Amino acid sequence: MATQAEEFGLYIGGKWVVPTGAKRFETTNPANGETVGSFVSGTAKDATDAIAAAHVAFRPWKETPAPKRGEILLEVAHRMRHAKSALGRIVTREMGKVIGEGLGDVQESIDFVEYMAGEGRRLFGETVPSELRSKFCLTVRQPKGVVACITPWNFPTAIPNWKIAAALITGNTVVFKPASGTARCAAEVVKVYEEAGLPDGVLNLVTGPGGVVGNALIDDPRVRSVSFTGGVSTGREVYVRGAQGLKMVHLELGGKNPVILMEDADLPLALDGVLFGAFGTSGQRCTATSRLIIHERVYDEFLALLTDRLDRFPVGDPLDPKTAMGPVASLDQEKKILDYIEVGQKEATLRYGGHKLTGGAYDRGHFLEPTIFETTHGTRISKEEIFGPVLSVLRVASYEEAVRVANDVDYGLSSAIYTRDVNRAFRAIEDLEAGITYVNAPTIGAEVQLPFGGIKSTGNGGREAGSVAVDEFTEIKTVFVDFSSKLQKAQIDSETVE
Ligand code: UN1
Repeated sequence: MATQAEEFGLYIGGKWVVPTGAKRFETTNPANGETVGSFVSGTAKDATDAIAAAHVAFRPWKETPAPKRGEILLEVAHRMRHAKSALGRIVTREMGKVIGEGLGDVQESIDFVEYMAGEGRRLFGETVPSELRSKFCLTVRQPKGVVACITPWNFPTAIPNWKIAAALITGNTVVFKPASGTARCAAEVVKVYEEAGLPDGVLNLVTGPGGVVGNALIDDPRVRSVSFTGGVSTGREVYVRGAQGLKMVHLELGGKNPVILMEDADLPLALDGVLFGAFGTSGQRCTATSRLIIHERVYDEFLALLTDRLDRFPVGDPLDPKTAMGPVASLDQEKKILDYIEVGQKEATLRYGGHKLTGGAYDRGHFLEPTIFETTHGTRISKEEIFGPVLSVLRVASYEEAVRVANDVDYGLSSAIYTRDVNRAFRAIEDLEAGITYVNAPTIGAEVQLPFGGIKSTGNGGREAGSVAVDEFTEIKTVFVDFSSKLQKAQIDSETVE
């Protein structure tokens, strides 16, 4: 298609700039190959310029009262709400998730920015009694400084906003480096912050390769904290690199999220949940249901229901509201997922799908069939993150076996159990090794007012979203105010010689 792509620059110090001699890259619609935008392939120098702008903007932004910072975030949320349908369409065009989910991505952004705006009137510290008289002890939160937000393509507005809004309300300034595949979404997000009146330099955007821009951000001593969401191998590199500068590195990585289906489950309810969890966003969520662990008593019945529904599960144009599943996000994704399907064909039994869709409009995009493998625990497809519409189904004989299988993977992000037995549900909440457990709901669909994150290889202990989101972006300062007008010594017995 010979359409002229809309061109975007970098956003540095409150200006959209195109550095001289800049190279460009384009993003394309994974449903039909149309160009969605053209972007600057940033260099290490561009990253450094952005850090310098963020560094200059830091002090005045830190000194702006947090409720005032919150007012700007409220304006961002308001503007996003206004632009929701346009932004949602851009998400769908650039990333390929169906329009309902494209709009949901933007709604998640609005929800979180609004939530963080309110945080500007909280940012709680603690007051704690002193062991001495006439002494007052408290903590306050202070921003870290310049922070780097490095984000993936699967939630191209929501995840950037999770990071940016939390970083900004706490008084940090940001250099934002989005996934290249969804650079248009990133630019549109930044435009909203610009139009809402964010001061120059407080938020900066540098598009370009992670190995260049990302590394320059992580290596610069002025960047005090790095927030990264993406794959586990890149996450590990980011962590190691950040460790050289003794930086706080926040990681949100992969998942291999199980749904446990017990023999007493409400099967029609579970059916809707599993379809949404496994094939929503074409399985490209860290929280996607990628393992279905079924009690043997309902195994055959449930699989029959599932495959029957998949016969009526329209895959196609993601802008068409009747479509259940759109394309996968890119050719790279398509290849990676098809490779896993090949692995699955060798080590497991293909029960449904397994092919690239071809013919007609399918030929212009990256469309795959929703795919189900019946497998045993220990196969690669039952343990490795595929990040696509591929569900591994495992048969178990008991709750104990289900939990053992569920927990025996490297990841620990989301998990779910379908059961009508309240005792078993609560037992599962205790037993499942994951940052998130759902009861009678699928593994996806976290809400922004609660913490989000996982254990084991899913991360390094932090959580995003919820009120704890501010922990990632603040330093705690402990304050002792002694109003006794004499030297008081903590820990020293008063009888000892002064
Ligand atoms: C992700 O896939 O990285 O819980 C985030 C969910 C969404 C967020 C997913 N609210 O599925």
